[in-house]
Amino acid sequence: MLLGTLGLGALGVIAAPTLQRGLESVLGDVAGKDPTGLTGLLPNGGGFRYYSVTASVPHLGETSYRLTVNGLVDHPKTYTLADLRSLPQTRLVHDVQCVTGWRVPKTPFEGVRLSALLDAAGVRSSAGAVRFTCFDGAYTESLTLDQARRDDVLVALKMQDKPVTHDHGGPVRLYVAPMYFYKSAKWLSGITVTRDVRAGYWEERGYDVDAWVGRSNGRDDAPTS
Ligand SMILES: Nc1nc2c(c(=O)[nH]1)N[C@H]1C(S)=C(S)[C@@H](COP(=O)(O)O)O[C@H]1N2
Ligand SMILES: [Mo]
Repeated sequence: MLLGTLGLGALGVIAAPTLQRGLESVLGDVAGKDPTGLTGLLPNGGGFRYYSVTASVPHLGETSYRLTVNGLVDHPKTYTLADLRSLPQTRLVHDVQCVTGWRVPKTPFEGVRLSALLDAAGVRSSAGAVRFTCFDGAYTESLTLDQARRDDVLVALKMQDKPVTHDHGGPVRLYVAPMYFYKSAKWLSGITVTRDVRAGYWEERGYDVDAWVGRSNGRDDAPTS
């Protein structure tokens, strides 16, 4: 395949982060923005890859960011960043695992439990799922209501103990600890309670909707690289 012929071995001698980023953007163009993570095969010392299925994403911050909770709920609500910060925060530390094989061990995420926002909204008995939309205007994700109510699913304001950066989906991203990282929608702007699960962006393109790490997407074991 094309990327293979570019020679990962040769790239291995180049370690400077800025050079790395340059290479990744070049490879991204070659691979059509590399949305699933072919550039994730590049060496980068175990860090994160930047993924976006869109070419650009607006920057939203302190005054412009909003998160809407609506759908099959009794009390639809729109949160500002300050609103979200004023709610109880939960910090979790787990390995981040992308389905393409890269992993970042023991990464702290912190934010509001999704279950708390759902409880505040008053989920109706007809509901069975939650759909997530993003202010990149393209990415979507979903969880069953049971999955969404797990203790290890956050609306994250912090990643690695710092506010979530724009590249990582800031100011607010979803964090679904037990699932492959594609479930953790970046640039989260909408939480809609629905009756049924609807496949998200990558799931319409072949990934499993139930994305448990090590138990989905054709894997029997958690990947080791
Ligand atoms: N809005 C949005 N969220 C997204 C994606 C994306 O392209 N757009 N990519 C997903 C995938 S495949 C991964 S591995 C992670 C990457 O997060 P990172 O860019 O912070 O490393 O975000 C997930 N959430
Ligand atoms: Mo991914």
